[in-house]
Amino acid sequence: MFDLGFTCGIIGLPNVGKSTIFNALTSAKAEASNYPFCTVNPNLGIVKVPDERLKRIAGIINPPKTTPTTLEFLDIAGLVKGASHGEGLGNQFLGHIRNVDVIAHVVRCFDNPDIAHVESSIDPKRDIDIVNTELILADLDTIDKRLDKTEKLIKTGDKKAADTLEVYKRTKEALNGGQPARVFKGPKDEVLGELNLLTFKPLFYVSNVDEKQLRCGRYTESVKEIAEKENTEMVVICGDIESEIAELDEEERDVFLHEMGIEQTGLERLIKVGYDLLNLITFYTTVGSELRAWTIPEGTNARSAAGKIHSDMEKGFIKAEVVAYRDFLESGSLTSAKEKGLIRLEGKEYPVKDGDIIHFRFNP
Ligand SMILES: Nc1nc2c(ncn2[C@@H]2O[C@H](COP(=O)(O)OP(=O)(O)OP(=O)(O)O)[C@@H](O)[C@H]2O)c(=O)[nH]1
Ligand SMILES: [Mg+2]
Repeated sequence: MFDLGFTCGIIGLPNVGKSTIFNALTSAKAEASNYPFCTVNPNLGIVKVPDERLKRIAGIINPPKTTPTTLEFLDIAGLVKGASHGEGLGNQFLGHIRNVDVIAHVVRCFDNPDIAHVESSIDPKRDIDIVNTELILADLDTIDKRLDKTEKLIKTGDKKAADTLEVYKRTKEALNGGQPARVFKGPKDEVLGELNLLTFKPLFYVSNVDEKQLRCGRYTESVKEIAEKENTEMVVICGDIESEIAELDEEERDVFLHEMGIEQTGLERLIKVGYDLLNLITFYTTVGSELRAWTIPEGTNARSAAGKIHSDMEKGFIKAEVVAYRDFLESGSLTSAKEKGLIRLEGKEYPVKDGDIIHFRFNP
C-alpha cells in the first residue's frame, strides 16, 4: 500500500560538505555552516531517482502524470577519531548509520583555508582511513559480542552454531586486517546480514571538490584509487556549484547545464550510484492518468510486486500483463506491442524483470 523507502546515509568527517550536498539534494534547509557538528539532529530528505527509461516511456505515452521512484537521504553528523568509543557524537552517529541501506562517504577534496578541517590539512586518504577505521571498530564490537553468544550455543550442542562461528571468526579476521565485512558479500549474506554490520552495507565515495580540483583532480585521484581497490564507485561533486544549480528552476537549470556541456548534474549521478548499489530493480505501471515507477528487490515475484502498489492487488491477484521495456520501445506503443504479441500473460510466481511494464489484473 505504501512504498517502503530505502535510505542513503551521508557520512564523513566534520566540515567536509555533507550538509551542503544534502541541502542541494533535497533543497531542504539543513543548517550548513562553517562549524563542525552543526548537523546535530539528522535530517531526512526524499529525492526523485533520475530514470532515463521513465522519461522515454513518458515520451511515448504522454501521461498527464509521471511519478518516479524515490530514495531517502539522511544527513548524518560528522564523525571524528574515537567515535566507536563514544567520542564526538559517537554512538548517536553510529546508530544512524545502522539504519541506512547504503552509505555515501563524503571526502573533502577542496582547499579553503577559511574552512576548518578537523585534522588541519587536506588529505583524502587519511580522512577515509579515519572514517573507515571507526566503522570497522564498531563492527568488531558487534562481532565480539556475537562470538561470545555463539560459543555458548555450541556448548549446548547447537550444530548450526558451529558454521556461524566460522563465518564470524573469518569476518573478525578480515576486520582486524582493516578490511570491511563487505568483502564477504555473497554466499554468507544471510549470516552477516543479520548482524547489521556497518561495513557490510554498500558504500561509495563522494569527492567534494572546488572548481580548481574539477580541473586538476589531484585529490580526487587518490579517492578514486581507493574506490577502485574496494570495487566501488566514486562520484565527483562540487557542493558549492551544486547548491547554486539546485536553486534554479527546471528550465533555467537545463539551459545552464546545456551551456556548461553537462548532461547530468553531480547530484543526479550521486543519486543514481546510490540507487544502483542497492541492487534493486524498477518496474512501471500505467494506470489511469499516471505512469509510475516502482522499486523492488531483484527476484520479487509478480504477486508481491502487485502488493507493492496495493495489498488488495496482492490478495486478489489474477494475472500480470507484462511487456519488456525493449519490446515496448521498439513497438512504439502498448497497442502495437499487443498486436505483435509482445505482451505476455504471467502468473503469480513470475519473477519481475528490471524495466518490465506491467498491468495487473486482480479481483478487487
Ligand atoms: N569551497 C567550498 N566550500 C564548501 C564546499 N562544500 C561545503 N563547503 C563549505 O564547508 C563548510 C562546511 O560545510 P557543511 O556542509 O556544513 O559540512 P558538514 O560536513 O555537514 O559538517 P558537519 O555537519 O559539521 O559534520 C561550509 O562553510 C560550506 O559552505 C565546496 O564544495 N567548496
Ligand atoms: Mg552537517
